[in-house]
Amino acid sequence: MGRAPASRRRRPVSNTEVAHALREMSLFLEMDEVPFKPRAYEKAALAVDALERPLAEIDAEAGREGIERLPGVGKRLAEKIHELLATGRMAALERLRKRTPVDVLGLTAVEGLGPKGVHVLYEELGIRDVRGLEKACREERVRALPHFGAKSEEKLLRGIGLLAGTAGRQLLGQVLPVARDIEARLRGFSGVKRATLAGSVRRRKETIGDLDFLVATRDPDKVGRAFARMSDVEHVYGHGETKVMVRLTSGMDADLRLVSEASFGAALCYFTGSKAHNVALRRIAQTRGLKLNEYGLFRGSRKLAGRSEEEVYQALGLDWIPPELREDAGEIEAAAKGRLPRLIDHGDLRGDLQIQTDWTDGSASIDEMADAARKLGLEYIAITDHTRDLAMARGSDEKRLLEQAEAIRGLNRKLRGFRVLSGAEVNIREDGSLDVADEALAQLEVVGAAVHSRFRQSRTQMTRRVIRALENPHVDILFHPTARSIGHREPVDLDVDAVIAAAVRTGTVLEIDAMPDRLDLRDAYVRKAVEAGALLAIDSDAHQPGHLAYADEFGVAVARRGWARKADVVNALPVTKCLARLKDGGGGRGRRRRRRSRAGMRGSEET
Ligand code: DGT
Ligand code: CA
Ligand code: CA
Ligand code: ZN
Repeated sequence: MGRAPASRRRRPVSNTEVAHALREMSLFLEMDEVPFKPRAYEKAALAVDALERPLAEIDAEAGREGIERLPGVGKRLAEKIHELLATGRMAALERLRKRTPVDVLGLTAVEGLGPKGVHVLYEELGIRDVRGLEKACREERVRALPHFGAKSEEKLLRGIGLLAGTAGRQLLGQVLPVARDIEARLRGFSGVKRATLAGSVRRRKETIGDLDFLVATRDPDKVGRAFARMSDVEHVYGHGETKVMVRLTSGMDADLRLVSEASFGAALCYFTGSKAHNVALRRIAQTRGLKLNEYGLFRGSRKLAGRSEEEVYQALGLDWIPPELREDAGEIEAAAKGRLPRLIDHGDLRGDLQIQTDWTDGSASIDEMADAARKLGLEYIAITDHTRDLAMARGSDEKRLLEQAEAIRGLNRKLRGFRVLSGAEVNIREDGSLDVADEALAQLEVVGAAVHSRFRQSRTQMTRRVIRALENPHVDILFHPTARSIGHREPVDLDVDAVIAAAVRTGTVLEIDAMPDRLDLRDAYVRKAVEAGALLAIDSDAHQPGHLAYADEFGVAVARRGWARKADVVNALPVTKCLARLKDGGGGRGRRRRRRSRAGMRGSEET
């Protein structure tokens, strides 16, 4: 924030960038089997890595001679480094990149792949980057090459898998703030008419491979240069007339596309994807004798649409489709029939039903959380601290839970226009029983139940365990139903369809936990739950005030990706109605079944 002016100045080349350039040189030279030189570049890269002072400073102070004093850096190399520091480019490297346009650093980071292998893969199969390599391995095209076999495909895929776990995709929650910041800066660049996020971030996928930005401008050259010079750009992979590809200091890659205003809508549609959605759109265009690409929708050479997305969809006979739905999962058929759901929207939530405080492992008091929630525009929150079995989180026993409920009643007497609900996040034990007695649960307003231990039970056991908890009439919500932690813990092995059916039968609410590494239920399961007529809650699972915004930011995004409407979400209701729905009977106590017409959604499922 507020960094825009700095981003327009040319930023000094960092030591990391110099080291990367030297390594890249070394790899390209090794690829060409040049003797000795690769080792010299590699050594120089190590020397640069070890430096504490910025090279740019040394260069400004003592020029080439200063650089030459570094261990292992001779005259020729000092020249090259100086050139990079002074101009932001290294001509020799650019020549090599041009001749073999591959991501040699990325590819050689894959276990078991060296520069010579990279060269063969490029020459024979046109593979330029890790994604291309993965695809070729999966399509079994690599095994036909000399010195590669079925075994090496397997090994490379394993190597790529390891990479993906660390340097690969990042959580939407980490990426979105960075992406929004860059989007805002792009809008401030001179010559920019429109600028927006595209790709998987715009679709709000739970993890992001790289960032995509789109700009409408009449001066792509100038805007592209300004983008490449932003302070958080670490490396420029390529800079063409309509496209700039960079790596950010956060480790994420970003692509910028530059188009005219007349093509902005078509380009936005194209670069938002998903690829599958694009392919399906193009097929529709073809059946109408039209051609769709990133420049517009054409009949012959006549352009029918392109300025806005709405115009493009309309010309194809479709309603505009929210980006979160663009996965070719029935949205196009629904749009053709005018039956897209009206999705829940940001700003629709009125309460938050899972919040931890300093009574257990949260960092703020009940008052502080209530205050922060009210500032976000919420009308109520439930305090759901952990219970007994979670010793690490100092889980409450019955006595403490009731003490806390009493404190909450006291607080509510002071609050105007805001309500704090008493509650708990109880543990579902191995056998499906709970770690808090029913008599205590009966006195709480919101009871969430969750699996926090014994994650590796068999599917049969786990499913039975969870369903038994849902059948407890005091349990209102199943918190983070599959207990996954993206990148850390696999979801538990659960028959989610059976759990959804049990939730509908018992009138238990299913949660979308909005913590960026949980997002649980995930999008595909949300869709199943909605189709089955289950009711959802979208909660932050906040452990501090700063987490409260996650519910609206990421939880609502997941709900939208799961085709959920406002009516499917219990905490989009005002507090009294929300409570009435939560306590609407209980398992076996004649709870009214929710049966709503789903004609629109069923229609979309036919194909
Ligand atoms: P990511 O980056 O892996 O999280 O996912 P996306 O969807 O952002 O994918 P990305 O960055 O490769 O491409 C951005 C969009 O550009 C993608 O959603 C659709 C479009 N696109 C890219 N390559 C192709 C292509 O070869 N064919 C088609 N039809 N569309 C493409
Ligand atoms: Ca992307
Ligand atoms: Ca991209
Ligand atoms: Zn939990």
